[in-house]
Amino acid sequence: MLITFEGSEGAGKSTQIRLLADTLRARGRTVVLTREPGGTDFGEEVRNILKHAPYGDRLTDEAELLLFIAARAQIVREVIRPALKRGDVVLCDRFTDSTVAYQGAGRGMPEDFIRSLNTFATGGISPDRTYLLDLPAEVGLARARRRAEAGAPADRMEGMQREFYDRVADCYRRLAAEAPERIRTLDATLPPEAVFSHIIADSIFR
Ligand code: T5A
Repeated sequence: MLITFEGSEGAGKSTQIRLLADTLRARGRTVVLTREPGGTDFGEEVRNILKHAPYGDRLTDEAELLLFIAARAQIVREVIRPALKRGDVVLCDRFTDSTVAYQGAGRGMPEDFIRSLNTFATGGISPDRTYLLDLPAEVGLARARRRAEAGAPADRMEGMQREFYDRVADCYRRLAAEAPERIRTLDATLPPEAVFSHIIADSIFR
């Protein structure tokens, strides 16, 4: 089972993934916890370039898109596909929908082309379930800001205008409306335990 978590900055994906991994492990399931971009040695280097490279302000939208896709091609073959073959549960912090939302709606790159690249990178693997943690952009950005004030390094992907994050959030809502059987939308303004109670009540965990 491949389960992905999506949403804007600071929506609480990592928090929910940790809660779900702990609960499934306590039930005896083998859980692989991973993230995009990242999850492999190559992917983590790509992540660092995308978020923290000193030349990040010169990175073109096209190069950025292809870096996300390259990291995905690697994690699918090195981590996700082998884990699914073993019968493990894979929890992935962001996946293909992020590219449609951020590079498609956010950067304005053609969605059909991004979907083709996603299919190429994943080899056709798609999530069995996706939780969309839905949050007004300003709430997520305020959470991210608090983290920066607490000393987290500057993040190129968190430096966009507010309209960018509004387009991302709107795109996620549209994707959820288009694929209601896969994508479950959760109110991420609720406390973490309340959000998690909706996830764990999902019939796929019975
Ligand atoms: N990206 C990624 C693309 O543009 N295209 C792509 O194809 C892909 C794969 C990744 C960046 O890359 C972009 C999107 C991103 O900009 P990242 O660091 O992984 O960078 O960014 P995020 O995924 O946004 O990770 P964050 O850590 O910012 O957010 P999370 O994981 O959603 O949130 P979390 O759990 O770390 O929580 C953030 C803060 O909020 C608190 C937590 O304690 C924490 O302080 N919190 C809550 N507070 C109140 N109520 C709740 N329910 C809370 N849940 C958590």
